[in-house]
This record gives sequence, structure tokens and C-alpha cells, in this order.
Amino acid sequence: MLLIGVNRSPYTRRVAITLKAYGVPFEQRDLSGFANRAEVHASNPLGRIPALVLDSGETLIDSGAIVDHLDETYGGDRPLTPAKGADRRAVMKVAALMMGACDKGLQAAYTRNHTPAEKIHQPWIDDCNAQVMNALTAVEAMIDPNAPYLVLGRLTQADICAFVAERLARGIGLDTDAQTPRLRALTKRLLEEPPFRSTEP
Ligand SMILES: N[C@@H](CCC(=O)N[C@@H](CS)C(=O)NCC(=O)O)C(=O)O
Repeated sequence: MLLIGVNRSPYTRRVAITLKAYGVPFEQRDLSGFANRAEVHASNPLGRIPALVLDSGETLIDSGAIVDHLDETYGGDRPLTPAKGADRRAVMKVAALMMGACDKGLQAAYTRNHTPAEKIHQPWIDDCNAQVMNALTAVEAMIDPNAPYLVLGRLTQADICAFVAERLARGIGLDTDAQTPRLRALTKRLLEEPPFRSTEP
């Protein structure tokens, strides 16, 4: 199995952590969506990372679709996203908030990095960053500081998505130590676990 993408990408790291959490062996090709566009394009016509090339040769794209396949194949009776019911809805809600936060954080970063300085519209960046922080704050409110994980008392896709989103938020300059201390404490704890630690970029 071959994971295409760099772990600087929250979406790629989400998949890398999920593979490690399931104990699935894989190789990784460190390609970036922008710097290696042509090579990435060969695996994903959109030119985005991550892509996961299965041993059969089939290629999956988009972190959500990839982790869905990994849950189905390796999750057994305790997939990282529960198969149905209230538990599934709880995990999916956190995942949607956190991956949406990644989308908004990257929109802000792309605007900064790919727009001529005189055309940068700071209110748009501020609005994206506010949406990121609002999503993190909503997840902050769900965290029991005495619980080891976000929901269900075990590692789920909610923790993985919260971890990559909090990391991205810090990367774009948001102060999660001050604004979402419970979430920051959770991600520090998670970083002690091998799937998280071993995927540090
Ligand atoms: N919804 C996608 C988003 C993937 C994505 O936006 N990846 C970024 C890297 S963090 C990328 O490849 N960007 C290059 C581009 O959009 O052209 C997922 O969950 O995998």
C-alpha cells in the first residue's frame, strides 16, 4: 500500500495516523499538492493529496473516502468511525467540524501564499481564521479534561481529526494554548501515542 502525500498536510496525516492505528503496513511518497503537482496528478486528477494506492493497484482519493475504506477493511467490530447509530453520528460530527476547520485554515493560508500582496483581502483571511477557531471552540466544549479521548472513551476518528486540525490551527498562527486549552492538552496527550508521534512531519 502506498500513501501519497506529505504529513504537513492535515488530510494526509489523518490517513497516516489511521493506517498506523490499524497497524496496516504502508510506504509513503512525500509529495506536495503544489510543489509536485504533475506527480500527484498521476494519482489524483484533482492534483490533491492524499491518495492511497491499494495493493490491488486501485487508487483512492480524499481523506474521508480513504478512512472510510480503512474502517471497512481493518476496523472489525471497533472501527475508528462506528458503523451506525448515535456513536457514529457523534464521531462524524466532530470529524466534519475539524476537517471543515482544516478546509478554512487552508483557504486562509492559500490566500496568503498564492495572492499578490496588494490583492490580499485581510478581512477574508480573518473570517476564515474565525471559522477555524469557532469550530475548535465547539469541540473544546465537548472535551472532558479527565477523559482520555474525545468521545466514546476510546480512540476514534474524532480524536484524529481534532489532532490534525489543532495542529494546522497552530501552524497558521492561532493560539490554541490560550483559546482552546483542553483541546491543546488532548493533542499533547495524543502525541505520546505511536500513531501520532511516528507521523510527525
Ligand atoms: N477534501 C480533501 C482535501 C485535500 C487537500 O485539500 N489537500 C491539499 C494539501 S493539504 C492539497 O493537495 N492542495 C493542493 C490543491 O488544492 O491544489 C481531503 O480530505 O483529502
